[in-house]
Amino acid sequence: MSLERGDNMDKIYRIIDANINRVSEGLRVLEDLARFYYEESLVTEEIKKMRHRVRKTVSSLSSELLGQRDAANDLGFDISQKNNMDNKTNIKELIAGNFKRVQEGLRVIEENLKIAGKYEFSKVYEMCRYDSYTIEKMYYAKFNTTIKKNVLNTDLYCLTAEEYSGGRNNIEVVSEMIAAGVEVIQYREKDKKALYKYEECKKIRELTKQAGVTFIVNDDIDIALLVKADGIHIGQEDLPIEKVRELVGEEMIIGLSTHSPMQAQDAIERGADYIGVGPIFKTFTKKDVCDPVGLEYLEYAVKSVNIPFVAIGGIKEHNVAEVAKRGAKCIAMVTEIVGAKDIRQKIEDVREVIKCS
Ligand code: TZP
Ligand code: MG
Repeated sequence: MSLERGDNMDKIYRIIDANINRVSEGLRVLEDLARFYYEESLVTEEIKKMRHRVRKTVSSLSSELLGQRDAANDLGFDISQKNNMDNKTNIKELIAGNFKRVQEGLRVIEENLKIAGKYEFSKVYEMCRYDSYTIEKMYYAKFNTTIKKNVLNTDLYCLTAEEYSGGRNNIEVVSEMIAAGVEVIQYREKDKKALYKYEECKKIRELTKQAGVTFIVNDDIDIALLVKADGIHIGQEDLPIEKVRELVGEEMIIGLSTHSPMQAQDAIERGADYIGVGPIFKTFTKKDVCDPVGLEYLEYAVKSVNIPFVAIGGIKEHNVAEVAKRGAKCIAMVTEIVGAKDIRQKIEDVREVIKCS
């Protein structure tokens, strides 16, 4: 240990002690999310091991560390009480915030242990910090697959179509959908110029983000990326799904429209996160649409498609029961919803039918 005049070892121990607590607490938050929320044993175990290592490494210094603890006079407490910088609104923020807390805390411990003449200990915390980067990656991979697996865990999937929206613009319509509790919304506008689509998607992204609604953009990969949509939806004649994946990365959801069992299997093999199954009935909403595939393909999907899928095409309040009864869990409607006089009421009614089917 080489203290300079004026260096105060007690204060250094106080910093180390505070950061051991900070790191352990951050790890505990992450461990419990992995354990109870994601039920992911490998990640839980790795985090638990690290949490123990963080405490045990300096157990021989416990009296020095505890001796310097003075939480009642910690300036940080007042500062934290007075602002809401540490507020979180969703699980992703909670995870990101706690990994930052852990990594920053580990670095503080590492540096201060050097000053305290505990170089060997300092190296352990450096190793922990590197391990935490790896665990963070594992965590996000798990987080991402869970999101994707659950993307269509909802009864109703709504899409925009301004030309059928009875004079209302897409923002008004989407606001109604959100107010009614819809959990997945796709922006689909075939004839608008890119600039207008981009502006609308930017606004819809804001609204959906605030409400925790999944937002998917049809066709336009560039717009989906620019507004940070949750997903992109493509068709059979759009760019190959592998190439779309290259552009959008692993995190973004890719949905693919399919019209036959062969296309469904192909989509699964090639990495689609979900598929559209349809058109179930005749529809006039989609211009270049193929003939209805009927309920037969839906039945196939219910039995044999092992990724999320959504039934779509010509589905209305009067025939939705038939679709739900065949086993479709998630059902998409365009004109039935956007064209309704009272969108909220329509959504409520349709959901009631699905629920009772
Ligand atoms: N994909 C298959 S059918 C369809 C899409 C986008 C349009 C469905 O519209 P609607 O008004 O629900 O029949
Ligand atoms: Mg397309």
